Amino acid sequence: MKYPNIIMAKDLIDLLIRQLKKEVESKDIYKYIIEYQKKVNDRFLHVYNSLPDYSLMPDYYLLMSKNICAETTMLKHKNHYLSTLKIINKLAEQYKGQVKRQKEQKVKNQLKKEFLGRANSAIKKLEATNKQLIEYKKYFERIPNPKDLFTIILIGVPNSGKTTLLTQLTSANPEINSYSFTTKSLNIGYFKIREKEIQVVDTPGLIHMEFRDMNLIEKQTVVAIKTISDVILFLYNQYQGFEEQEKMFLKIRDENKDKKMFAYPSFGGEMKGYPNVTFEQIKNIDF
Ligand SMILES: Nc1nc2c(ncn2[C@@H]2O[C@H](COP(=O)(O)OP(=O)(O)O)[C@@H](O)[C@H]2O)c(=O)[nH]1
Ligand SMILES: [Mg+2]
Repeated sequence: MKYPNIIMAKDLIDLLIRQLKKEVESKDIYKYIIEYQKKVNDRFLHVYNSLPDYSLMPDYYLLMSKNICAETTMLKHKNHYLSTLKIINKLAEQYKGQVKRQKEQKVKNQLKKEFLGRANSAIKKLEATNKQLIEYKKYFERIPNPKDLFTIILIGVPNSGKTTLLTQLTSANPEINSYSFTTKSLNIGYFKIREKEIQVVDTPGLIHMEFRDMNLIEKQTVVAIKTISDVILFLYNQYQGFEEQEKMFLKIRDENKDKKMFAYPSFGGEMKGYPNVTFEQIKNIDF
């Protein structure tokens, strides 16, 4: 997802001062304040407009975003930018007026100093907000971008063969290992059947039953199941506990009654009592 670069207050102030030094004649205090104001407006409005807008998102991105940062928290951060901008604009108007009425260069220089002191101190108050916003950035940027296609989602406990199946079905080339939790994010691959493109989403193993106990990636899995999947494939490993896998199967089926859900016994055998599918059926979308 798009997300702006957040610059820490001290770096932003340094940058502004360096640029203005180059661009504005040092005696022209009026112009200096105008340019300072302009740069801060450009910068802050860019940040404000590029931060996630929860009111405009499709469900998938909305739920993914909410897992990273509550909507009210994001609004609070965005409004902090706006209110700081208001303060700076008010100061700029005030000091521009004073500078205009002033003839003495010495007094003008003094006014510039005063303006910078007050405006920069307003910028510095954004520091806590900036820290938070920088922290979120990597998570927002890592939200996978699925296409709007018929989608099969692969779920199951760790080491049930999900990632292996993704590579058998599609040209995706993710890491596979026998240790649990090799898959750290959603992997997406594609294959074609009868001219139709099919999307396959491989997920990290689910371990927690309750949403509130889940880590971010498990939550992403639950969101992807709910919002983009058409078919849920539960990969069953007959060498792991049946009961634990059945419990997970039933929980996901209960939470997604509107979706088709099948077991795929990737290590052979069959998940007894539930509809099983074969590799050929999956490959042919024959559900
Ligand atoms: N015998 C056997 N091993 C498999 C099969 N599918 C995957 N594996 C192995 O099981 C381990 C975990 O597979 P992986 O696809 O990473 O499972 P995931 O954690 O569910 O994604 C790897 O060592 C795979 O080589 C299978 O159908 N049969
Ligand atoms: Mg995996």
